[in-house]
This record gives sequence, C-alpha cells and structure tokens, in this order.
Amino acid sequence: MSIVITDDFALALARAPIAAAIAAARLAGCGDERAADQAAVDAMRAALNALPIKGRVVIGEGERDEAPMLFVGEEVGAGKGPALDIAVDPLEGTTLTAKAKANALAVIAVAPKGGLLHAPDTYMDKIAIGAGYPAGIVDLDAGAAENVKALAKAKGVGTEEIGVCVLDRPRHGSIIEALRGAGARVHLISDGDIAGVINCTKPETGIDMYLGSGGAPEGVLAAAALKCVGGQFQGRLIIRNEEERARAAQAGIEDLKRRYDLDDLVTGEAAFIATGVTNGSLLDGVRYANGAVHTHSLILNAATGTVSQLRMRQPVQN
Ligand code: VTB
Repeated sequence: MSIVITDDFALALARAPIAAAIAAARLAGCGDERAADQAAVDAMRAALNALPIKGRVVIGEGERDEAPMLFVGEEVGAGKGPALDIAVDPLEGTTLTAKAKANALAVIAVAPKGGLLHAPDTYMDKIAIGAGYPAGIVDLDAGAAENVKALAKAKGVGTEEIGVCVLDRPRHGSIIEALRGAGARVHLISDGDIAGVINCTKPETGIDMYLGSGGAPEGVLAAAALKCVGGQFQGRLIIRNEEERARAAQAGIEDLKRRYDLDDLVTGEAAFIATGVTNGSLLDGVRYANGAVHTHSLILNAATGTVSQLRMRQPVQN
C-alpha cells in the first residue's frame, strides 16, 4: 500500500499550524484568551483551505452550532487530493498565550479518513510513557505509586529518578500526593498536556510519565504524536453528565467506559505537526526580527518514521 502522507506532504501541511502560531503570537500577552484563539482559528482555517486536500475536521472547535469555524464535520482544503481526517487545536494554551507564558503551541494531526478517534469535547483520564518499555508496563487502572514503581524497575533506576508530569489542578491532589509518596519528582504544569505527553519521549526534559485528566481532544492529538515517535498511551473518557453523554453519542462513541490504547486512538498512518507560539520545552516561539517572522515547527510522520524540525523565516505580512 502506498503512503498517503509522505514527508513532502507533511511539510506542506505544516503551513496550517505555522499560520495559526503567527496569528496567535501577535496577541501573546494581550490578556484576551478568546481573541488569541480566534486569530489562530481563522489563520489555520485559511491555511488548510489553501492546501490540496479533501479534509474533514474530526476534532475541532466544537459542534457546528457553537463554532462557526473548524467545527467538527467541516470540510476543509481545496477539494483535490487525499481524503484526510484532521484534528486541530489551533491554540493549545489559550491562557498561556494570553499571559505570554511558555509552552503555547498550534497543533494539527492528520490521518487518512477514519484514522483518528472522533473524541468528544470532554475530559479524558490519561497515562503516557516514552518508547523502549515493554508493552503494558504502566496501566491506567493501576495506582499512581504502582505505576511509578513499575516504571522505575523497567528503567533500572530508583523512583526518585522518575519524573511525572501532571496538570496542576485541585482534582489531581491525591495523584500528586501518591506520586510524591512513592518518591517520584512531580513536574506540575499550568496548561498544555499535549506537550506534557510528548515530553515523556524526550529524556532531557526529565519527564518519564504523564498522568492525570485533561481534554479528550488533546489526548488524541498527543497519541498521534506518540504514534510517530514511539511510546505508550492509555486513555478513558470521563463522562460527568447528560450533556457530555450526548456529546459522546454525537461523536459515535458507544462504550463510554472503554479504555483506549494508542492504536485505538490513532490507527495506521498519521502525522503530527506543532508550531511554537511562545517559547517552550518542545519548540521555540514565534519571533519577529528585521521585518521577518521566525517560526519553529515539529513534523512527525508515523508512516515514514521521519522526525523533522522546520525553522522558517518569512517576510512579515501586514
Ligand atoms: C486541558 C488540557 C489542555 O487545557 O484541556 C486543559 O488537556 C483544561 O483543563 O492541554 P481544565 O478544564 O482543568 O482547566 C489545556 O491545558 C490547554 O488547552
């Protein structure tokens, strides 16, 4: 079977997060999350529509009635080319951007039609680790301490050498306590768990595991990244009320308690592309200098196994 998403094609797709990052970065520090998000959405949508694809948004800004742009089900692209499922997070870290804090990203994941789980906009319980461990070494349904001990044993180190990334939220209090009780180092982040998950694959970050609940759409995007670079991910939707149940039904999810492994979230071929909005652990942010705008993007392609970083300088468009 021939590859749909070649490396050249993935490079072309990078135009979408690059455009979103540039637009959002103009509003970094403006204090207005919605404005920054809207700027990223508009720019990403325009860039996607200029690409030679028959794309369909499977993870987007919401349902058609609540999000006029990049809503779930929206057709994007110039209409010629491969049929692709597209998951977008035009601004991952609206609060980070509004406060000009580190680690905001513009993100897309693509796969041939049917390749990405249509995750509803609910929370998801997540656990992730990097590549090189036996399958199932950590388990979403095991306790935090148990997972730390299992990972330390597999890595051949003491638990004090295990770094775990967790979103800093009151709901994670008992997880954080259990992790610290087991001797792990807890890296608390204020936002941005896609980067949190990807950091498990980068030893220099000191993060070995990601644990806790965050957005389900972000879970699929992060899983797409791990699909490309290796690693393990397990997730389960958190459905708290009727509205969320309805959202899951609308997304075609029947088994609300299902535990998703990486391959359930992202089947077959996939590409993950992120561009830095503000400086971060994964990417440099957008920078303006001498009439040019500089961007830094990460392009991961599961079909080819290629990992690229793209630094682009373009004249500033006014
Ligand atoms: C999560 C996380 C995201 O926002 O959705 C979080 O997955 C929102 O969580 O990466 P709370 O509702 O607990 O604030 C991000 O951190 C950024 O979009």
